[in-house]
Amino acid sequence: MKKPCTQTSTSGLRGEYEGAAADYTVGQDWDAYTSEMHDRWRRLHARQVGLVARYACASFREGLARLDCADVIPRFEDANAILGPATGWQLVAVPGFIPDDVFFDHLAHRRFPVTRWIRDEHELDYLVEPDVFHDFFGHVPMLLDPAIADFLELYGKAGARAMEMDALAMLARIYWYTIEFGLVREDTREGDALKVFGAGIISSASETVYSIEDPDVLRLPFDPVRVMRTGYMIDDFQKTYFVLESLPQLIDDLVGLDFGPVYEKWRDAPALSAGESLPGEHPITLSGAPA
Ligand code: HBI
Ligand code: FE
Repeated sequence: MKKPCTQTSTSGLRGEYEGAAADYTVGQDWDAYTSEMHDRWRRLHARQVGLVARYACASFREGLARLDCADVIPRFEDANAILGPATGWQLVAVPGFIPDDVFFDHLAHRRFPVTRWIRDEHELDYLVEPDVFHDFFGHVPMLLDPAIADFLELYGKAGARAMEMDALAMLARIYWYTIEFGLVREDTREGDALKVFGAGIISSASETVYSIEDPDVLRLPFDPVRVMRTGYMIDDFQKTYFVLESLPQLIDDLVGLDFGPVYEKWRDAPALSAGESLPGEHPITLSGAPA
């Protein structure tokens, strides 16, 4: 999965934007999905669900089970009936990638934009923009986790200031290295293990295995300022992943952080390159024990 980090126009983007509301929402138009599309969803789901059992964190596994979406492309309204009472989130259908300010505003109001179209048959392994499989399968299970639910609202609320301060790239790295490509430490029967919670990883079969198993990848303890300074890969597997001690660490580390001075200090410095480690850093060497 790759995507541009600061989108300002929808021209050239995949998806049907005609008829979208001012906030870029559309109807899901569930009846327009063909049986081929539902079958494609079913195969994508079946392939990932085996990997989820072994590699995904407990919140993801439990969230996915509650959504019960193995057979057909899920109806967003059915998911909303589960999400609302659980964490107050609601899904809104969008045509695809939407402008940053609109995206932030939805998150700030606990609305998660989900792309309505599904990838083509020749894109089962790889696609450039988020589709309904990435957005729903990857992100929605985590919206049932209270820490992630609160964190995403906080992130949405931080957007306006980051844009005003010309520091969107720094804030976007937080999203990228957590919500999209985050790892988390988890207690298992076999002891401490590394697990996946990021949607960009868990919606990709090969990156799921790579992020946990590859011996040459850099896995660093999550530190918000370090993350905001670190560039990322948009068209290849990540070279660095950041590891949370637990999902609530996201809130604990970010709720009291004043982003303004951090932006001012680092905004004009060149980003650390993906895969670069700094003197004195201690990479995490935990393995991904079987669930
Ligand atoms: N739009 N549909 C969609 N999905 C995203 O993940 C998304 C977006 N617009 C902007 C955006 N992400 C990011 O660039 C912001 O988090 C900065
Ligand atoms: Fe995503």
